[in-house]
Amino acid sequence: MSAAQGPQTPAQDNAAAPPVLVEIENGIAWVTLNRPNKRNAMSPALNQMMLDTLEALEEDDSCKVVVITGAGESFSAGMDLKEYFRETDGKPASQRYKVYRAAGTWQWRKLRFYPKPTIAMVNGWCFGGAFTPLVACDLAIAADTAQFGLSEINWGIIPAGNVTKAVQNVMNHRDALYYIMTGKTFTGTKAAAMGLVNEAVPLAELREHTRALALELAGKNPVVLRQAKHAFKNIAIMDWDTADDYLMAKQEQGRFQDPERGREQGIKQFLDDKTYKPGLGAYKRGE
Ligand code: ACO
Ligand code: V55
Repeated sequence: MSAAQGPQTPAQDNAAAPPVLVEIENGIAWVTLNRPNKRNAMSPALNQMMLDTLEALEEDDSCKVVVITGAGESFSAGMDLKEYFRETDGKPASQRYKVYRAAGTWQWRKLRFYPKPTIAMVNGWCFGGAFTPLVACDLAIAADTAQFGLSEINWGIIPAGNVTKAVQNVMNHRDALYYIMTGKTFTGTKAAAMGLVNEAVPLAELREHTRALALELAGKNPVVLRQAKHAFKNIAIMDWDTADDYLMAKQEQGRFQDPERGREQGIKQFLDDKTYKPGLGAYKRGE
C-alpha cells in the first residue's frame, strides 16, 4: 500500500476498515488511528500498518509534516488488551517479543528520529501505551477536554513499552510518579500546564489549530528542521563539551546537506538585500 495515494477515505467503523487512514493535504499527512469501535487501541495489525505508513510517508515528497490523531472520540486507548496482550500470552517469548518489538518500532524507534516534523493531535482518550508515540512526536496539541491516564497500575502492570522512558523525557519527577502511581486521569488543559503537550485548545478548534502549526512547519527549510530536532534529541545524553562539538559538527554538516543554502540566503537577505529581519521572521525561500 502506498500511504500517499488512493482516495481520501472517510473514517470507517467496521471490522474490515483499515486500522490506519492517511490523507495528504497541502503537505500535511493526516494519519488517523482508525479503530474507533475499540477506541483506537493498538493491535498488532495497527502497529504493522503504522510502520508501513510512516515508511511510505518518509519517502513521499508530497508529505512535509506528519500529524497523528485518532478516529472518533479517542486518540488511543493504549495497547489492545485482547489482541496485543491476551492473545499473545500463550505464545513462546520469542513470538511475543516480536509482536512487542513491532509496536516499539513505529512508536518510538521510527518516530523519535523521523526525518520530517511530527505532531500528535490528541482528540480524546490517551492511555498507557499511547504516551509513547505522543512523546515521540516532536510537538503535541490536545483538546482541552481530552483525558489522559497512565492506567497501567489500574490493571496490574508498570508502564513498559518505553512509556516510563517517554514520560520521564517530558514530565517532571513529581508529576510523572504521581500519575504512574495513582493511574488517575487528567485533562488536556492539565497536560498543557505540565508540558506534556504544547497546548490545549477547544475540541472544535483542534484541527484548525493543528493545521496552522503544521503549515508553518511545512513552510520551513526541511533540512534544517530535521537537523534541529535530531540535534535536540541527541544531545540529551551528552555533557557540555561533547554537545558543543556535536552541535558544531551538525551545523557544518547541514551546510553540505542543504540544497537551498538557507544560511547563505539568510545572511544575504538580511545584510545585503535588507529584505527581512531574522529576529522577526524567516528568510524568503527559493530565491
Ligand atoms: N484494549 C482492547 N480493547 C479496548 C481497549 C483496549 N485498550 N480500550 C477499549 N477497548 C474496547 C472495549 O473492550 C470495547 O470493546 P467491545 O465493544 O468489543 O466490548 C470497546 O473498545 C469500547 O470500549 P468501552 O470501554 O465500552 O468505551 P468507553 O467509551 O465507555 O470507555 C475508555 C473508553 C475509558 C478508553 C475505556 O475503553 C478504557 O478504559 N479502555 C482501556 C484504557 C487503558 O487502560 N488502556 C491500557 C493502557 S496500558 C497499555 O497500553 C499497556
Ligand atoms: C506497555 C506498552 C507497550 C508495551 C508493553 O504501558 C507494555 C504498557 C507501548 O507498548 O509493548
